[in-house]
Amino acid sequence: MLRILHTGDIHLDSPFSGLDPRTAEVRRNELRAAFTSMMHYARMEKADLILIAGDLFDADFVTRETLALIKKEAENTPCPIVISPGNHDSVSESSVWRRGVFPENVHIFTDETLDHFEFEELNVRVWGWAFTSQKMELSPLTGRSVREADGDMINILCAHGDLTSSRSTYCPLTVREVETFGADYTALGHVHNPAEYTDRIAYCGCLEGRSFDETGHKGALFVTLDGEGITSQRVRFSKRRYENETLRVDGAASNTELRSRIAAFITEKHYGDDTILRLTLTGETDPSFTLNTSVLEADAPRVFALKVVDDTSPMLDADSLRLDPTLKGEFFRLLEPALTGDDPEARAIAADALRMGLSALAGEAIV
Ligand SMILES: [Mn+2]
Repeated sequence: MLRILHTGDIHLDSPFSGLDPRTAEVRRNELRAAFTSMMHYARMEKADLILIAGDLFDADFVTRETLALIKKEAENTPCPIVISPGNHDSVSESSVWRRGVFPENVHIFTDETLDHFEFEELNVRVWGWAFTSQKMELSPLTGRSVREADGDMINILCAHGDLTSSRSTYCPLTVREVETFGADYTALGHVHNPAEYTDRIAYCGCLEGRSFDETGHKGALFVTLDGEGITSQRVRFSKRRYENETLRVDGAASNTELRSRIAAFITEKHYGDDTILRLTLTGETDPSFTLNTSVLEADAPRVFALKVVDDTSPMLDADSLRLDPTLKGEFFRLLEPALTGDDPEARAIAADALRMGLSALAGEAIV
């Protein structure tokens, strides 16, 4: 029986640029903590092999703190750790992979061509390659097979590559060529939302989501291979999750009112401190007030962080404005295509312009 922890796309030292600087720093620490939890889990579950299928680091530059953490975790782990560098942490002369800083149980692919490491004590051969720049146009798997190698070993492929498009510049792969290659298990990295292509070909997904395109909790795969077949289990290690929601706020007349509507929504949906929520507000609001997203985002109730997207429009009597023969009607008719167009940004600008214009024409102060 062979027990494998399959991880990748960890992106340590990621800037988390979508968050404010203080929260981003918290997230960088949480990402390191998720990595530590995962390594602890691998030891507790007595993994025979740890596979890191690329993008362990977010960029060439790795902080001293992160490097020390990786070294410590690897030293404390009795099993081999195989790393296939990806497009974010590709191998170059100056990269961390060339510095000889990792303990002996860490095995790193350093070339764009197919290579392998053999672990006789496990009767396992791990195949893979490395990105040596941010792009890789050709698949190193083309025309290759595990049968090239002698011996009756378990064959594992661990690599960073893209099964989603044949025109990808991130090492395009096809399920057919992966199957033809013939590994007993293929541990892939690159696609951040976890995906199983077959029971023997899978993306582990990222360890922690880093954007609103990577929703839900994330983690790694724990795979067991034995004479009877293969079983895979997804294990959550993420501390936070990204989620997207839409809330209609028709008739809202103040930011205070909006705050309580948002709070009620978050409560109803049971979002808690593990959630980074992007909430898109829609509907028609009272034209007399200006929706202030930063006021709504500050000290958001219950959730870890809140991002508010304003997609509302002012509630207006469009029919009578459209027929209004005065300057007011003319102004409205000028803005109407943008107010009702497909571009949310243009709609928001037009809505602001209309609100300010109508206030000015009514002789009111513009706020
Ligand atoms: Mn990645």
